[in-house]
Amino acid sequence: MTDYKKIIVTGGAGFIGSNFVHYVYNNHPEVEKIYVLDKLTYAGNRANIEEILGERVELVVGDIADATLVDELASKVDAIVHYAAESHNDNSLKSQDEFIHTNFIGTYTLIQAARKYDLRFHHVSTDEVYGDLPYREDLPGHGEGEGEKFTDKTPYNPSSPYSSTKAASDLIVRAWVRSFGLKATISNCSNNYGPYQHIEKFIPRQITNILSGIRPKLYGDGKNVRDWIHTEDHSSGVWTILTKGKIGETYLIGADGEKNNKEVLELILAEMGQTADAYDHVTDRAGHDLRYAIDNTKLRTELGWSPVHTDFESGIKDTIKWYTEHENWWKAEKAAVEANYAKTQEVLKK
Ligand code: NAD
Ligand code: TDX
Repeated sequence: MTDYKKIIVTGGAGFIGSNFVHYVYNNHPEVEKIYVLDKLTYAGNRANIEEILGERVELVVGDIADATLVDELASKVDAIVHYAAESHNDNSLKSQDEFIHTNFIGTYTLIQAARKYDLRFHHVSTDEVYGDLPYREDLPGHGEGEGEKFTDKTPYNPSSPYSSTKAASDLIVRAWVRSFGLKATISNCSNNYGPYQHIEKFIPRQITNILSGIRPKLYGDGKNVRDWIHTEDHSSGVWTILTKGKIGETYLIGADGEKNNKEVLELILAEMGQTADAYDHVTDRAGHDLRYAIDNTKLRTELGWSPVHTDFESGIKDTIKWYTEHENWWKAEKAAVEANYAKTQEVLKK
């Protein structure tokens, strides 16, 4: 049960936001109205929520930095769950304007409205605000599951324009709690995977490459470690924090899913009937973070959350199946996404 009968979900037509909208729609009938506020950028897709649009779920196409629109919507609800962002590190290395606009100014616009109407505000952020952790060359898999992990006390140390604008947005949310009593919580989650993820991102890019007869592309040596979580577990984590979290607190969401990129790619190749070497090594991302790892103790012990989709291999199998069966969802964009990556590689090689 929840006190929040009417909510805004920003970015609710993107990958993770749309999963959350479905999650609330399916599991929490007490939420009477969900306004999805989404600009439908290249990453937003009406199709992600099409089947549930209607009386209970309304798509409002607009910008979170549009103060008039945000004010009008905020006056009708009890809570805002804020997912909207420019979310791709590689894009942020090419052009920064949209990252400052959406991630920083957009968040500022939302918290001003939440403050005005005394709304509950949940800010969805990333573990990348903490920068990266070293990996251990001496351990198989380079130390996944070993050593230091991020907690809510880890100092901020973001590496990219993407992660630094997310960090900036976290900091203003924290300051608004302290200075103005904003009823906010923050979550910092690790790398998500699952259906509806844009094909610019690592896992869907490689799956759709193979389905398109293109060789997968691994950055650098592939030793970089990411801590994978299924997007449905992220949604249940955000719901738990929204409804049980303590105002002013930050909770880290992760499912103990550390894997290096090479391992993940080899798993995809094996599941799709390819040989283990059927991919290209390409020039590394500038400033590429080495390892992310989440200590999820606080969320587990204080709020009683636990992930359900902890079998990565089976999650990857389902994800491959979804992209195989939903070619019409991604096919039209594939050539343009790959052409864009080819251009990036040319620049990196110079
Ligand atoms: P995404 O890029 O798939 O979706 C972003 C959505 O935001 C899109 O629907 C887009 O149209 C919308 N949007 C962008 N700018 C907007 C604006 N100015 N106004 C309104 N809507 C706008 O992103 P995602 O991967 O689903 O990530 C969602 C959130 O989760 C982000 O805040 C991201 O930082 C965070 N996060 C993502 C991951 C991950 O692994 N993808 C991990 C941790 C946290
Ligand atoms: O083609 C590729 N080859 C490759 O080796 C791509 C696209 C990526 N990579 C590597 C880079 C990363 O080490 O795979 C890893 C994952 O890359 P992305 O999918 O781009 O994710 P990442 O940069 O780790 O950031 C993601 O997780 C944290 C999301 O995009 C962010 O929004 C989130 O905050």
